[in-house]
Amino acid sequence: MQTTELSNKLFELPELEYTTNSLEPFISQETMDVHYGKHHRGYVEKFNKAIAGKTLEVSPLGDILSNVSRYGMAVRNNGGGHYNHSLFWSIMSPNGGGKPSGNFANLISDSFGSYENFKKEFKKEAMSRFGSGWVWLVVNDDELKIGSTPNQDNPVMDVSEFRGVPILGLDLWEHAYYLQYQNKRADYVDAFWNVVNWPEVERRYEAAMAEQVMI
Ligand code: MN3
Repeated sequence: MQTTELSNKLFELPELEYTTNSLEPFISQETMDVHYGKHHRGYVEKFNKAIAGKTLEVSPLGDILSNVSRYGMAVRNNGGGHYNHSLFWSIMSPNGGGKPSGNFANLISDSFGSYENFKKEFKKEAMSRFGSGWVWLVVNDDELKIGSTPNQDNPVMDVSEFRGVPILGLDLWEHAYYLQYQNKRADYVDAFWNVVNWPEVERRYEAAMAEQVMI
């Protein structure tokens, strides 16, 4: 395979569907500018560097991550960083908040007792993740599950103890909240619910079920 064929297949920083100030007051513009513009951009650049000239460049990101044990830590950390942040931006919206709707709302209640209890369990998982990582809502075997992963790992990765198709994720790295919330991770988790883009979470749930993705 020639490098010229691969050169335009590099991964790119996705465009945000909203401006960096539009999640305020829940997530500050300063946080978004640094997080999206510096951190995520950095993951994309380092990921592209890690896969440059390899056939990995033409593989879908999900395929790379579901076989990530075959590759080095640069692919795991930066490919994971790219996947996780791309998902994160998409499941937030300036018009977010509220509650899940329709069948999905019923599913949340059936799975966790109630929407309030779902939020409680998600927060508990977020608070018990020591250091940097992510907390997730995933589809696994047709069921909704809450869990977390360290660093930039995610439930798609074959190296992860917690597996599934992520439909909602929250970044627990201090870079995601420290500028605004300092050490108060709990306040950041509480604020997050005001910007969750439930229609997108529900779309991801439907897609995961339709594809019958086997993990
Ligand atoms: Mn981050």
